[in-house]
Amino acid sequence: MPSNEKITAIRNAVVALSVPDTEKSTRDALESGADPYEIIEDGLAAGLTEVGDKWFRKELFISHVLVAAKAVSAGQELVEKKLVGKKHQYKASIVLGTPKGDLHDIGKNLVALMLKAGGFEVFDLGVDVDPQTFIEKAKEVDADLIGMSLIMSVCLDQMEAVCHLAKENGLRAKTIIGGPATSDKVAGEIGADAYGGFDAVTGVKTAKELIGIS
Ligand code: B12
Repeated sequence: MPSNEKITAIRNAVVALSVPDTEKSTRDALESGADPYEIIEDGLAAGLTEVGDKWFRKELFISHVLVAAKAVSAGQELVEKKLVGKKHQYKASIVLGTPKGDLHDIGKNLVALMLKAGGFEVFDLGVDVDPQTFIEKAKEVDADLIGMSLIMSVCLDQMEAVCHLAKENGLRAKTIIGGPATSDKVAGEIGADAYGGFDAVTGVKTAKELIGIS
């Protein structure tokens, strides 16, 4: 099967809400040498977006979206084993999480994976993270960056609180934001140091540029 068909098979497995088929097709694609980035963006994430659109059109229930999310996580774990299997000499560190109120973690997990593959030590605080927790962790590990992933636009104030607290506390960590509720404009409005762009790969590139590493 050509590489693009293998990626399509991953996407179809997520849309079919099959965890085993998602794992199998992801494994197949990895073994055939497909680009991990394409597996993530054009396979797993694209499948989930399609499921989300069906949910939005009321063709599926929320329980279906949860199964699709589980399938994506299973595929992501396989990619992670392949990409981050080797020991890393870390180039920089980042404290990552979703701000308080936002429970969506798939985008964050994908960014975490690509950051690890790019040489970052990632301190993943998970979802629904209180602003003060971001700050305490960044202080504790003397992080280079604080990264936040946001889908729920109603939680933008929580993201803004982190950006302000980071400055108030004189942290050396710079703030980088990403996820569908964010943009360059939002970054300017809430005082974040950078917007990471539409996808995880651009996010890693921006993160490196922000702290001057390659
Ligand atoms: C999966 C999903 C769920 C799952 C989440 C499972 C999980 N473990 O995450 C479940 C079913 C639990 C869920 C619940 C809810 N959801 Co929901 N969900 C989605 C769905 C279908 C996909 C989101 C997703 O994971 N996308 C895929 C990821 C990979 O994309 P991404 O987040 O954009 O991430 C990429 C980039 O943005 C970037 N990136 C992301 N973060 C960062 C961070 C940094 C630093 C950088 C550099 C880059 C970066 O890299 C990533 C990889 O490329 C969307 C609909 C859709 N079609 O998008 C709705 C959607 C996000 N959900 C929505 C809503 C309303 C809800 C609920 C309120 C529903 C309800 N009535 O209960 C709850 C909210 C719970 C909460 N408080 O958070 C709305 C949000 C509206 C809004 N903008 O505020 C959406 C848009 C659906 C809709 N059309 O209305 N949801």
